[in-house]
Amino acid sequence: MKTVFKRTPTLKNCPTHYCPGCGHGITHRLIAETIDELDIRDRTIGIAPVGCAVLVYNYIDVDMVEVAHGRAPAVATGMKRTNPDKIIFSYQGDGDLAAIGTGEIIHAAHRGERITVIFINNAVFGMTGGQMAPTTIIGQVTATTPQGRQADDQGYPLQISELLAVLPGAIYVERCSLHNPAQIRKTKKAIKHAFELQVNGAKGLSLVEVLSSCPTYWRMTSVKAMEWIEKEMTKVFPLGRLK
Ligand SMILES: Cc1ncc(C[n+]2csc(CCOP(=O)(O)OP(=O)(O)O)c2C)c(N)n1
Ligand code: SF4
Ligand SMILES: [Mg+2]
Repeated sequence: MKTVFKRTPTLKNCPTHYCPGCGHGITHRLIAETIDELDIRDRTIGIAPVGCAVLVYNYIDVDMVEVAHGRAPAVATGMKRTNPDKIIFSYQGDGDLAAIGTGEIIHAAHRGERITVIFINNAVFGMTGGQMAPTTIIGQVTATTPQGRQADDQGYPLQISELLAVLPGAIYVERCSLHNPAQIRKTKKAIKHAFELQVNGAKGLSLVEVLSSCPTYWRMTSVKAMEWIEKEMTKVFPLGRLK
């Protein structure tokens, strides 16, 4: 029998703690594959978020540090500046990066820090129970917007990638999605490109936003969650390379 697919070595062989249909696990695999394909496992250091992916270091077999909610770009800055030969990436949710950590990501990008950021946008605060995030779309029901988000009361969804793309220090910004196999392949390509830029010494920050399902707090089946990303989320967060 011919093996056509196997676990990439940097992805640890362990049971998942994620809910069925969650996008975090897929993204972990894409990052692990990238690290193996670029042969950078021994010099990559990751930064884990506070959020459902707080345990990302249980899955990706490289050195990782855990930092306070939202502070990853600031910590990554210090790590990269003191260890320029290392490949530094942060892994951050939308609560982490687009709420409490908005200042950190904007200034890290503005300073042109030579780091790679993987930004998981699932339109909610997953870990804490599905509250509204800055990325929650208009009309979306969450634990804190039981009538659906209303612009009059809760403001508009924050398109953080568009904000970052105008900064000269952000050299690569792309928004991808995990809602079908073709999109997952595009996400892999984008993640690999973002890491490659850093490996090649490119002068600036690279960020890949990933539209990712949270069936648990969207209160949908996994299949419906994929459809919801495609039909609703991509209207607010259009896919493609912003820079
Ligand atoms: C300084 C601080 N403020 C608030 C919290 C509570 N908290 C933990 S996870 C989280 C939000 C997680 O949402 P997100 O970053 O979108 O990750 P997800 O779970 O959706 O992947 C919050 C507010 C915290 N741990 N630390
Ligand atoms: S709550 Fe949402 S983001 Fe968290 S593990 Fe479950 S599906 Fe994933
Ligand atoms: Mg989230």
